[in-house]
Amino acid sequence: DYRILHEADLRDYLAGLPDIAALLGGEASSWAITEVGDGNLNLVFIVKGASGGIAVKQALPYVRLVGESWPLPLSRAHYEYLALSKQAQLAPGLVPAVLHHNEVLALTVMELLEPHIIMRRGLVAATRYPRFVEDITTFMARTLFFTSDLALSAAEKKEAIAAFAGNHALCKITEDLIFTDPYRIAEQNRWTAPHLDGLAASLREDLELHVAVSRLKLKFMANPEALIHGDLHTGSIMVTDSQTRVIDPEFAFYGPVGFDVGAVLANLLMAYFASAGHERAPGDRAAFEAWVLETVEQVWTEFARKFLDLWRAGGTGDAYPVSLFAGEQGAARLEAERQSYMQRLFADTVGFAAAKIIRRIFGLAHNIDFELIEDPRTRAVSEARAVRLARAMMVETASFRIIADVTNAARKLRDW
Ligand code: SR1
Ligand code: MG
Repeated sequence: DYRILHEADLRDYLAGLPDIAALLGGEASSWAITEVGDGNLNLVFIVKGASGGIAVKQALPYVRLVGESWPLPLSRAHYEYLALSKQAQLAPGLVPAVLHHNEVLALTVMELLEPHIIMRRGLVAATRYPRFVEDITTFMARTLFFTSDLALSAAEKKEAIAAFAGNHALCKITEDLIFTDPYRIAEQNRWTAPHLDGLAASLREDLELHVAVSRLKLKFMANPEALIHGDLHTGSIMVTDSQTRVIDPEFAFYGPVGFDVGAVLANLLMAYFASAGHERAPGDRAAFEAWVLETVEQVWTEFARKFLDLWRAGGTGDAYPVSLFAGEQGAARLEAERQSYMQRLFADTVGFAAAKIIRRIFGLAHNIDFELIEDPRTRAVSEARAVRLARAMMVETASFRIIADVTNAARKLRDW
């Protein structure tokens, strides 16, 4: 039966798993077990033994951030396990290895990522990650392309959609917290400084913004393009100088590709605007901020390049039958169509990125990029710059034709 595992139960449970016990080594009584979860939903334990360590994640039957008043299905742990397994197959080495999964306990044992840290923490400390672009774009291009209609047969795709369709409670969190609540009075909304009261009120009255965010919401709800991670912010990415691992795909379902790409760009852009509010040596600040914007550009260009290359090399899905594009003319027309697909995907990405920014400033769940800025006024200024960019990205999406349009607009707002 499901029960919330506390340290003693977890020790007994792990001791009963021969492979895990052997990996940890020594007597079970000597294992060091620490609960380290700082996310919004789950328990996370680090367990260390004489010869190795593991991470154990257990879903709680409610939202940890809010408490038992907000129940949440345990099945999310199983969807996370399914997503991790698929991602491991499509993007080997870029997700943590799963060592054990118990669907009833909603528990997954994974390899311990050490010395990796949560990327968001690194960004707050102005750390630059040279591997990031290469790894995150490989992860996104491969997981998104190979689960799309560009790569799968119609039957495979429909089976795959059905396998994740039950994860709708997690989708509902996104539908409410990202696409609805920040734009209306909602009990759970919060912002961290009274300086933002006026801006919060203006979002609630901004009908053009309401139309734009509702279009994005519909796109999120009604476009099962590919198996998306569903919560691909920098708190779901663990890094070292030389490695990147994407964690926590419990929000995974078949949704729009641009939602994942937009999440990565949004979180980089927030790191950029937050930078002005953190203590940094002036040279470090400039170098970090330049790196962040360069990374925003490279994430899009490298993702688009890899996605297109996969399509050119292996577009064997049912969506664009090869037989309809025979000969030189057919190939040229298909290539033009690929370019227009990417242009549409870019517009989706820009819009979703904007929604992801606004939710972190006016919705329930915030991020430490901004929250660790101590002075409320400084924090509000950084957040207001980010919101100003986000509003333009959401309402005037068509004016952002290439990724440099986004970074140039961010640069202009840096000292606004
Ligand atoms: C109630 S859950 C709030 C947020 O935490 C997760 O990380 C997702 O981003 C979700 O929207
Ligand atoms: Mg998470």
